[in-house]
Amino acid sequence: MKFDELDDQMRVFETAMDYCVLPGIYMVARIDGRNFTTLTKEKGHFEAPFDEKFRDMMVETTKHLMNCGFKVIYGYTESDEISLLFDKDIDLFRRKIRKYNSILAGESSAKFSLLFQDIGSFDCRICQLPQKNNVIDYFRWRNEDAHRNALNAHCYWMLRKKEYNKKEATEYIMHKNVAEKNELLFSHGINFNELPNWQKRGIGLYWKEEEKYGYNPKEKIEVNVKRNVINIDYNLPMREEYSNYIEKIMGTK
Ligand SMILES: Nc1nc2c(ncn2[C@@H]2O[C@H](COP(=O)(O)OP(=O)(O)OP(=O)(O)O)[C@@H](O)[C@H]2O)c(=O)[nH]1
Ligand SMILES: [Mg+2]
Repeated sequence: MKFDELDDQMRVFETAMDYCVLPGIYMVARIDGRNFTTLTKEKGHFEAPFDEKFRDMMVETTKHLMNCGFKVIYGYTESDEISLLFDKDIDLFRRKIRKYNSILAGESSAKFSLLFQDIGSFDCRICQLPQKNNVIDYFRWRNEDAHRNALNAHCYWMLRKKEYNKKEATEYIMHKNVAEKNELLFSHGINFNELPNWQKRGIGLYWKEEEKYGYNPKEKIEVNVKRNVINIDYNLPMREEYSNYIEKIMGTK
């Protein structure tokens, strides 16, 4: 068989099940660290429940993903996960899901591993959201998830420091409601409301136009250059205010 014939024949097996996201549907990628419970415990010597070094590596990885050829309009990171909202009209790779999943998992694993100086790998999934409201709800969901995780994680590690073993600490938290968890922390000197917002709400990244003054040596004049830079927000709002925040970033799209 000639090569071209074989090529045509075999390509069918590779691409027949390729799925492309329909035009007009919003795409959000969620990238999540693989086995990071073990990685953060055994390799990085990170502080628990929150470590600024780890946070900074996640922020740098998010920045990298916003700069690696996909038109990302909002990036969000909490714990070991990153969410990316793409421009509604993105047409890269003809919206083939396998391309987004494999490239974004690869890029995030590569960048994180360089920063970490050891292997850290990520998976990726694409959420397909038909309406603007679904996108807003998606980010509200992750924002609430960050809040719940932060409360549980602070309670858990506070109990572990008080000689509870893993099982005892997990069971103790399981049977407490939000008010009781706040109370538990408060009675041990931690005011949950006063903890840094990045721990409770995650971190948002979006593009902002910046004006920079430079000097054009050829024409010997000062010039005003506009460029897009990534703005990092460590102080995200919550609930309705966060919905408005996302809506504003999405603009008229
Ligand atoms: N010490 C420490 N651990 C962190 C920090 N941020 C995230 N983690 C860890 O990252 C884990 C993320 O949770 P998951 O994604 O549910 O767990 P996982 O082990 O990565 O499991 P898979 O995602 O299913 O592979 C948490 O359990 C934490 O242990 C941090 O700032 N400090
Ligand atoms: Mg994970």
